[in-house]
Formats: sequence, structure tokens, C-alpha cells
Amino acid sequence: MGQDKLRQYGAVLSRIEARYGVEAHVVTAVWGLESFYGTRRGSVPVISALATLAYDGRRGEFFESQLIAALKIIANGDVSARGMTGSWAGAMGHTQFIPTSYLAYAVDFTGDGKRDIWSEDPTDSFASTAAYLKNSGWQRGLPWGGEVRLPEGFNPALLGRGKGKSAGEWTALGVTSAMGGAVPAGGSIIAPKGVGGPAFLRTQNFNVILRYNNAESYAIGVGHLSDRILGRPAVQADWGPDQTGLTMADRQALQRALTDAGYDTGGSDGVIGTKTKATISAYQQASGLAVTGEPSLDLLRRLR
Ligand SMILES: [Ca+2]
Repeated sequence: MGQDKLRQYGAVLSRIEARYGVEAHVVTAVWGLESFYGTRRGSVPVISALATLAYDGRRGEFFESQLIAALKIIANGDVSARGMTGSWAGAMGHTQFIPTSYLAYAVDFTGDGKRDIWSEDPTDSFASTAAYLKNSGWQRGLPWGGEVRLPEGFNPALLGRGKGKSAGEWTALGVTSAMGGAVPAGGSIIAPKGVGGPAFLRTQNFNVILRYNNAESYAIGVGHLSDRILGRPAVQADWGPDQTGLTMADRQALQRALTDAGYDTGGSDGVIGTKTKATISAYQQASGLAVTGEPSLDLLRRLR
């Protein structure tokens, strides 16, 4: 899907890359994660949502500043109050800008005088995201990082944010790229599931992605998706079981078993989405089980 989108919008993304120095596949990956390529942009009236959150939310001050920024956007004439839609928390458009980020970084790339991140055309959203990343210090040509393989007996004290080393130093310690070959760049190494699970080198550009959304899992997601969009392979190491106790292989087996039992999960990608959950519910209903719609080891055993 991401590869198709990169092809479809390649021309405009190349022009944006030339102006802002942020690679086309990276902007495409942000688009994919933020709104599933524009298909989930949110249809909540933003002024109303932010006013409610500013009034009674736990983060009233934050949402009050977002509300004021949103009103400024309307006053600037970029969008009408009616046209200003987004998520329940006020994230707007193809790449889910909050109002203060919009005021700071949004740009008009189409040249119609409006910084329009709300239209079907994602061009201004792409350019705004590139402008945001550029202003946060994105370095063109530097990878975000990448999956690495740690040698046997690797000292876990060397892992973690801030414990950066050059590519040469990591290589001397026996660290290699998970795809084979040398470590791609300098940076620190994180292992979200501990030694034995997937490990990732994170460069300065990884920190820039965190400025967009401050969650390591998000930055790994954007980085990895951007690699996949270029046709690079999936994460090599096993993530281990998720919070339901199921590994990727278990989740895929569950989807195949449901499909075999006549419940179409729409493939077996190991991602338990709304379609898989609906088929689990249908299976549970038909089998006289408690209907939870949630995957579990018990359910997998039963289907096997
Ligand atoms: Ca425009």
C-alpha cells in the first residue's frame, strides 16, 4: 500500500524532497501511520472538540492553547470553521497536525494561498510534514537507524537512549546490521523487548521523528515503514508474545484457522484489526462462547 502511494504521489513528493530535504518515503511513512494514507483523517469538528477538552479535560491548559491556535487558523482564512475537522483531540489532516504545530510549520505548497491540510489533495500536508521535520533537524541521506543484530554475550548496559557510539565502535563490539553487513550509521541502540528481542540503532533522525510524536514505538514504526516502502525486508527478530500472549506466528495461525473455519479474516498478516476481531466475535457467537472479539491462546487451541 505504501509503495503504491509513493508511486502515485512520487512527483510531488520529489519536489517536496528537493525543497525541504526530507525523503519521499519518509513523508509517505508518516502519512501511513498518521491517517492510513489519508483514509482516517477524522471528521470531528475541531473547535467544538478542543473547547470541550479545554473546559473539562485533564490537560485543560494544553487544549486551551490548541483552541486559541485553532481560532487563529480560522481567522487567517486557511479554512472555515465548518471545514476544520480532525480527531477528537484536534489532530487535523493527512498527517494529523495539532493547531500549534500547524501555525508553526504548515506551508502552502500548491500555491493557492491556503495552507490546506484538510482537502483530499495531500500536497500541503506532505510539505507541512517535511517542513516540520526539516525544522526539527532532519538530515537528508542519514538513515533513521535500522534493525541490528547483537552478538552473543552482548553487555545490556550498552543499550539505551543517549549511549551513542559510532558505526565503527559498534562494529568493533560485534554488532551487525540485521540484514547483514555493517551497522548503517552512528547512534544508540534500543531493544524494546530486551536483549534477545529486536534491537534497533537510532540515529539523530530518529530523534527528529520523536519531535513529531514522542513515542519510541512511533519512531520505530515510521522508520521501519519507510524502509518497507523502499522494498526492504520486515523486522528479522521475533517480537515475542504480545499482551494477549500470542506471537506473530500465533496470530497468523489464528487468522488462518478462522478463515479455514469459514470466517474470512481478509488474509493472515498477524495484525488483529477490526475485521479479524469481527470474525472472532462471529466465531464465538456461533460456538456458544463468551463474545469478546479478542484473540487468545485458548481460542487458538480450540480452533486447532
Ligand atoms: Ca495550498
